[in-house]
Parts: sequence; structure tokens; C-alpha cells
Amino acid sequence: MTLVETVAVAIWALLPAYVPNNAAVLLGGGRPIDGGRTLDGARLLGDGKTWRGALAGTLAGVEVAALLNVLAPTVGTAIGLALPTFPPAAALALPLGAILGDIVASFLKRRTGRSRGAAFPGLDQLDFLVGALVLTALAATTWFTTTFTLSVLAAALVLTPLLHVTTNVIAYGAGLKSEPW
Ligand code: CTP
Ligand code: K
Ligand code: MG
Repeated sequence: MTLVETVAVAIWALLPAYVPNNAAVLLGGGRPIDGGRTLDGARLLGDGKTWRGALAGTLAGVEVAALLNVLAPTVGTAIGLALPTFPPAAALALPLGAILGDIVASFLKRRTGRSRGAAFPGLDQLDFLVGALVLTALAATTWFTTTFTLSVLAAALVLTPLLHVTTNVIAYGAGLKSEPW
């Protein structure tokens, strides 16, 4: 694969993991997952992690995977590339892992004295990617190892923070998000 093809496959394979956190921003709110509980004086997760956001985000990612499955042959032929399709386990593990990674990150932020919305550079940009990759490696191992070759993984690790920063600056500029990270 050329570099451009590697990048295209990485973005395609990760779209179901990129959508959930953005969908959570748009559709989230309501009852916090931690139910207001605290640990050593700080919230377990905080008001930024809600049931509705987690559910809507996961479902949005699953729907994107289903859509990509339909589009893969047409788009693949058009750009002359074999684009991966998503078996059910991968279609669920990618978005669910992304949402769980973001939740684990909030848990770590609260344990390190960061209040809701505070930045944690590095963690903010990679939490959902690591969560998605780890859960997918566990739940859809064969698909994961054939799709995420070393070069696709490397492209994912470089591209994801760049895409994350860009999307969040746009969402902040559009008034959808309270902080640009
Ligand atoms: N959101 C949600 N449920 C989730 C994730 C996100 O409802 N599981 C919504 C919340 O309204 C949240 C917003 O999306 O405030 C932005 O998400 P994020 O930046 O991850 O949360 P923060 O509010 O910054 O909180 P934290 O410091 O815990 O990351
Ligand atoms: K976050
Ligand atoms: Mg935030």
C-alpha cells in the first residue's frame, strides 16, 4: 500500500470510533453515569459523562459502521482500494471502546485534580483511540490484526490527534463545545 492508501484505510477503519464522542457532544446531557458519586472528594467521572451521551455515541458509531459496510464496494472501486468492512463485533467494539476510553480518561482527570472540561494534553487526543483499539483487539481479534497492520496502526496514531484537534476547534468555534479540546 502507498502512504495515501494506508492513510485512507486507517481513517475508514476508524470512522466508527471517531463519530461517538462527537455525537455525545451533540446528543449528550442528562443523568451523569456516576450518579453524582465522589471518590476522595472529587467526582468519580463528573457531569460531562452522561448515559445519554454514551448510548447515543455508541449507537451513532454502530450506524456509521453499518453505512460504511454498504458503501465499501462502491467507494473501494471508485478509489481502487480494498476498503475494510465491519463484522458485528468490530462495529460495536470500535464505538463502545471509544466511549469507554473517554470515560476512563475522565476518571483519571478527576483523580488528578482536574475539574470537568480541564485539558489533559495527550490523554484528550488519544483516550478514545486507545479504548477503541484495545476493545476491538479483544472482541474482534482476527479482523483487528488483518485490518490494523503496523503501518495502518502507525498512521492511526499520527493522524488521530491531528483530526481530534481540528474537529474540536471547529466544534468550539461553532459554539457546540465549551472548550477547544
Ligand atoms: N458527553 C456526554 N456523555 C459522554 C461524553 C460526552 O454527555 N459520555 C457530552 C457532555 O455534555 C460533555 C461534552 O459531551 O460536556 C463534551 O465531552 P468531553 O469533552 O469528553 O467532556 P467534558 O465536559 O470536557 O468533561 P471531562 O473533563 O470529564 O472530559
Ligand atoms: K474527552
Ligand atoms: Mg472536554
